Amino acid sequence: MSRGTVLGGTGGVWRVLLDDGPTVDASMRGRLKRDEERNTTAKDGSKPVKLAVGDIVDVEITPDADGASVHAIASIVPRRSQLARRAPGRAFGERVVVANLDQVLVVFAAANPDPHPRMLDRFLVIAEANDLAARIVVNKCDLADEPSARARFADFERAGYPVHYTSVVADRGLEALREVVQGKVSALAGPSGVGKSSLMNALFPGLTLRVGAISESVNKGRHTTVGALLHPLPGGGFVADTPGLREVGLWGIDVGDVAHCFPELRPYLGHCRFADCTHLVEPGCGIREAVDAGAVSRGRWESYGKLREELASAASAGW
Ligand SMILES: Nc1nc2c(ncn2[C@@H]2O[C@H](COP(=O)(O)OP(=O)(O)OP(=O)(O)O)[C@@H](O)[C@H]2O)c(=O)[nH]1
Ligand SMILES: [Mg+2]
Ligand SMILES: [Zn+2]
Repeated sequence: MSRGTVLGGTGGVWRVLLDDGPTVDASMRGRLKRDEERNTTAKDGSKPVKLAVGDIVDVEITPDADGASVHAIASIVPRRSQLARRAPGRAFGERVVVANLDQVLVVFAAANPDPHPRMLDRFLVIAEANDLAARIVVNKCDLADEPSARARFADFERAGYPVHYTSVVADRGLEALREVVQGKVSALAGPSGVGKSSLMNALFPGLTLRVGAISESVNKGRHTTVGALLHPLPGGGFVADTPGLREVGLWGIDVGDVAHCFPELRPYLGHCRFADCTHLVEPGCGIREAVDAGAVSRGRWESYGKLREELASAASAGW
């Protein structure tokens, strides 16, 4: 039995990097597969776990009739974290994008494409809703002057997020970013064309992620789902560079939890006049007072309102 990390694949065959050796193709052992397909809670209360990229698994190695090695995934080690898209109303409607993540790196460009702070808010809310640490990377700093780039991301620094200013072209901020990802499991999120793949290639010359093209999807043809791919980093750690993360929807977050996904709002929660305050229009609202006093960014509060409305209308539409 060997322990390993699932790098890619969905459904049938999975790529597993074994701790003590090579990357192998492995399928799920029969019983585990039946558990996965079981759509109910077991007698012992356990839920079926669907294997995901980033899962740590025990792999059984047996020879086949011709003496070649056959690899079967025998068990999944309990996860310490996960990035999931959750479907409300269905107990098992959750789909795990990456398991055992340490952090999400949300990458935007200082210019080309121009950054949209309100889109950045969405990525951060997704990370917060999954209880994952988030960092912001502002790449292509060679294309913008520094004071204006810093001004655009000041609200996020004030909210407590670490912000890295980088340029692949001008070799800026790369060493500090390498230290942040080395030895950890990180997911890259952010719009297309901001330089996510370029950054990883620059940090780790051994990596050869495709740049400037639409990122590869794991499942061409038979499956339509686009899965994540985990890249092992030279010197330890993994990075998931996936087009799928862009589309991780906000659905499934409870409307009442949205404010908690904005770290700078948390100190003001619980002090409003009404216990069920939406923090949008009510009198005696601690959050609105903080916004009016300039203690909390108005743009971030407006984002909170939009995301809250979006989730509320999704919930009332029944999905
Ligand atoms: N000027 C400048 N261009 C950069 C920088 N980093 C990347 N680029 C360019 O930006 C383009 C997009 O880079 P990618 O690394 O493919 O972007 P991505 O975020 O991985 O895009 P997707 O895979 O589509 O999500 C390429 O033409 C890169 O050469 C940078 O720091 N400065
Ligand atoms: Mg890419
Ligand atoms: Zn309020």
